[in-house]
Amino acid sequence: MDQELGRLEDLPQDYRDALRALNLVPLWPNLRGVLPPDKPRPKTRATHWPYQTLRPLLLKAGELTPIEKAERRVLVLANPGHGLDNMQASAAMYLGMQLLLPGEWAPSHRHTPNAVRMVVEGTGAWSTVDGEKCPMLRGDLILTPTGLWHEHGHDGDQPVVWLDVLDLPLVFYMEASYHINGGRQTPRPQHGERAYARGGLVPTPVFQRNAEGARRAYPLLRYPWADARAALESLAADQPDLAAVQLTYTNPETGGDAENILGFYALMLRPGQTLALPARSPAMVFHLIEGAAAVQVQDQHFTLAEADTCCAPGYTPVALQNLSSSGPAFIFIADESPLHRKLGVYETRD
Ligand code: GTQ
Repeated sequence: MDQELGRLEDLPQDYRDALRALNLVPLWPNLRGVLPPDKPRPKTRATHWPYQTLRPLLLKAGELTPIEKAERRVLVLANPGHGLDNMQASAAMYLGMQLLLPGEWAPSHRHTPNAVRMVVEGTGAWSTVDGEKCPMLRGDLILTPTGLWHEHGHDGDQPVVWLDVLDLPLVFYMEASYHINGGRQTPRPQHGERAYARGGLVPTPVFQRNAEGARRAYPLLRYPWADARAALESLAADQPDLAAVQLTYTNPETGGDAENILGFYALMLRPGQTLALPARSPAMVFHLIEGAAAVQVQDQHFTLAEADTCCAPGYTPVALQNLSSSGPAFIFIADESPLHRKLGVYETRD
């Protein structure tokens, strides 16, 4: 048991005033707050954002706010535990649902936070990232890593919606968040998804890596859902006893995580499968791509329909269940593992 420590009120007021006047603070009244016993006390609360309730409000934003007045027309999925105005899903993760209407253009900019898009509905939209024009189809994952130019356009005739996942809360906390606006990009002919179309086979230039003579830090920017889905089905068929049919979105040149701070995964739950995830230090986000699933976190129980999103704090076990006994369920997961590993604070608890 921890010793009970002295309180601020135990100190004479004139002493407290003298400390404050010199920008000094006694540690012991706050020591247990910043170093709680056994495990952290996350502000992140298990939270569910059902798509069917959010969608009409997002479409309404399309009527209320022209794209020129929004630049990015996004409803932020904010965790009440962090205070809605802080626009955080967890300590390091930001989530937003972005709407682009036919003919609209979200102008080119670049910024220090890393982003990814998980496409939720609609066809005909594209993101140009670092000069590579990436079509946006349901379930595709498109990276916009730190510092790369990106803009979004829409040549189709129905609304397009995608989920943005950024490490904005962390980069903002670090006082390292800013953006730069730019002009329309000229798309280049190369596409990472063509050059790196088969796992395990990477382009091997004899003379130089590309026109600029340098290797791109992020050679693969679009991960088509058709490929990720096929890879999950193939893995499930190859290893019928595998408990977790999960893939990590990686950088094909390094084999490491696709981005530096957040991790991205595709998970397939077999028909009727229940998967108990151990308590791990990073917070997690679950977005249902296909099927129906139940998520249990602490005392919360969410039923995810297609395009629903939820989050879970770190240090908490999570149970996932495929609610269909006949078909698979496919879940996109984002988490804070790369960050925790790099900082040396990653852990799993039984
Ligand atoms: O599409 O570039 O949800 O810059 C937040 C900030 C999306 C974007 C967000 C952004 C973007």
